Amino acid sequence: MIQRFLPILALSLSAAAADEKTPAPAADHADHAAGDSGLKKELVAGLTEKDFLRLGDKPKTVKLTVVAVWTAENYGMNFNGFAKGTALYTIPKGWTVEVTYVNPSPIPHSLIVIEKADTKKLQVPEPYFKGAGVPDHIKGLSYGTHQFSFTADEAGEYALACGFPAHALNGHWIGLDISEDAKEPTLKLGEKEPVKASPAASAPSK
Ligand SMILES: [Cu+2]
Repeated sequence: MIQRFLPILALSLSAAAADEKTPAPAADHADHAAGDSGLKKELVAGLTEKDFLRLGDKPKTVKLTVVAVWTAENYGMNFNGFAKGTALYTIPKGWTVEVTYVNPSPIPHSLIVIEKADTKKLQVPEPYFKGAGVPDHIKGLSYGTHQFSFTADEAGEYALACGFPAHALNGHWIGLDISEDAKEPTLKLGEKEPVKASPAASAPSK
């Protein structure tokens, strides 16, 4: 992917160099960046609250879509519009959790699962569960999407937190409870009642 991208980048850089004296291409770029906040809206096009929590294709599998900068809440340091643990996923212990992380903004953010208590640390630790985070979570990712999955094999209070230095400390995290008692996954957004997972987004039947 990166190798395929590099020639294009090199090409556009040389094009930019050639156009150095003409301001027009810069205006063009601004249009592509979409909107005053610089969000790439196409990365979240079609996503709704129902996508935040869906049943997976296999039994005891659940799909989470967790979007950084979903709203302007907490200066953009939110996931799905919530910060400081005000949204809460509850997942039954033993389920497989497939996470799609999306960041439509130019500001780097990341997503990892950590113990809830660790959201108070300046620099968050490594993911608590094996595979439970994006790569380079300290550096963060801007303008992009990344998928990871893990097995929720230990009950407890966790957080889906941004690993970029000081972000979790400033509220860039939401709650993740892994529960012995829960029979099915739920998501509570703010003061709303917890909702059950939406059905799997089904492919059109053949
Ligand atoms: Cu962040």
